[in-house]
Amino acid sequence: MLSISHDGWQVAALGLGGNIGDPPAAMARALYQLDSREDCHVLAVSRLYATPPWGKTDQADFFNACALVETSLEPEALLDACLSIERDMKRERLERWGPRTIDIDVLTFGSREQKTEKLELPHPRMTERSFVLIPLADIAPGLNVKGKSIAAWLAKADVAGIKVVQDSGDWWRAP
Ligand code: PH2
Ligand code: MG
Ligand code: MG
Repeated sequence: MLSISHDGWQVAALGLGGNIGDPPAAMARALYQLDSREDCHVLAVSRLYATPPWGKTDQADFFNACALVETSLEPEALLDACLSIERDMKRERLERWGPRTIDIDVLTFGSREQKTEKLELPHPRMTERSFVLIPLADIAPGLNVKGKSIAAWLAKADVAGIKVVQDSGDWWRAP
């Protein structure tokens, strides 16, 4: 089972998104860069979705996906790895919830619960966001977050306007 950890390795769920430039290409590159590290293996990637903007609605639709990665890093170091990939892709943080070339969020890390200035786990808004729940349900429907499975959270979510763009989880792999 994907959720079993071994020798200090843990399974983390990541959320990827973007709505400027070529987000699917940026997300694919990000997954490759993570997978090429000794301390991170990409275990599973969801289908790719187009999603209406959440939070700040006067911006372009997003592409979103989720991934499960197995890692020997601590959560903060995994976040740093994700932020450094974002920086390499010249992401500019213009405004909260605003347009972005790529965003990589650490959603869960094993069953870790923490609330530090740097990183809150599980991600505090993941259970309200169908652009997270739908892709995550592709690869981890039984994952327990705040007492409920992803599938159970999704059953209560508003999924209007979300469309499958790539109907397989290998869209990120080179052809
Ligand atoms: N990310 C946000 C704010 N709003 N909306 C969608 N559909 N997808 C996102 O990834 C997204 C968002 C902040 O990270
Ligand atoms: Mg985000
Ligand atoms: Mg982020």
